[in-house]
Amino acid sequence: MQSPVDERRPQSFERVLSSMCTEPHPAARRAAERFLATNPGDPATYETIADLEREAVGALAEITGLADAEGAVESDVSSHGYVTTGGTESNVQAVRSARERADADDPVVVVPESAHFSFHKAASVLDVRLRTVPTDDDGRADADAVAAALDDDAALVVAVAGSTEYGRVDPIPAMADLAVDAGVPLHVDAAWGGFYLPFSGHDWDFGVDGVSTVTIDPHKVGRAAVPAGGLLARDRAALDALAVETPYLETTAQASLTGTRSGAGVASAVAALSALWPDGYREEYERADELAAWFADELRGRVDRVVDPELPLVAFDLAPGAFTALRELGWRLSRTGSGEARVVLMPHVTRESLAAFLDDLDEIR
Ligand code: 0PR
Repeated sequence: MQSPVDERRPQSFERVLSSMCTEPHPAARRAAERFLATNPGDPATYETIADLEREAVGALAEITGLADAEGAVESDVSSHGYVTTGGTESNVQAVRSARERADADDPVVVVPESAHFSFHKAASVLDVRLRTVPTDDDGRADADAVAAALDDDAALVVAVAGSTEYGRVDPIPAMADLAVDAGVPLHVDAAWGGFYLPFSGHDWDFGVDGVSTVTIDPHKVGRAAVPAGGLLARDRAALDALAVETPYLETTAQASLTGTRSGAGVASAVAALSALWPDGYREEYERADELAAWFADELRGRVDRVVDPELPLVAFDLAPGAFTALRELGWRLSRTGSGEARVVLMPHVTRESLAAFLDDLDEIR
């Protein structure tokens, strides 16, 4: 009997404008299929995928500046992280590691209001308190507010490098200085921005003293298959703090939050990273950056307000009626918490698709 799934097709990416998922690189797709039935959670049984995971972490360490960062242990950076299921797991684990290593009885995590909702999940499952600090008028964490929020209970400061709603990058060097002075680790959430930032001129990575952990997701701009996230730690001890003993496995400890996990994500991350780092990602950044500037300009003649893009993400005012009409025409569009429409310039978003979107916008206005 033919399964009903055989008849079904996934959506096309042609009108998907607000998602952070994208078409995987062809090599990533092939690798995902080949390693579908492997489990990096059991490295002594699935040795090839375990080797590939070390390669993935080694490549992510290069992208995030860990490979040549001061203070990174000279030894093997490929053991300073692992391939998670995505930004949520990475952020939850960064909070968990900080909680395990903090002295505070009532640990507090200082997060800008622009932080992704995964930190609320982290707070809920880990029983830590979030202390939310405001952003400035342009959507970046306010360093003075961070300074004021740091007290003896602070266990972690979070900075966002490419915010979900506006693509903003927090003042990471200033936040790192504050964190170092307070003796608190700084976690940088570059889940989405991490594959653009090496080319954008921002200071965001382990090259900044005081950055302790970084989230960077191959399954977003990195063009790996879902699920492939990344968590990296400057100090191996931050990762060791996550490890539990594994009495039934041939290896002794496991740091990941999930047990069995997808070898498809890991293998596809290695395939995408080896195909695209650095030149392919640089070209993609330049293309998306230019496209964002062009799209923002085109919108300026059509809508009341466009938020100047920093990384390739454009938020703009759109009347609720227009928003609904565009959704009805098949555009997959979502809104910020304040109601602006947001277009994320992912690799599948082209000038042609945006021109068609603008035509539709003109029609319904
Ligand atoms: N950190 C940041 C800065 C993010 O933008 C996201 C996801 C995460 C962490 C969490 O990552 P995972 O979703 O991999 O756990 N931001 C998008 C969002 O929540 C994710 C997304 C992806 C949404 C695809 C829609 C979609 O179709 O808005």
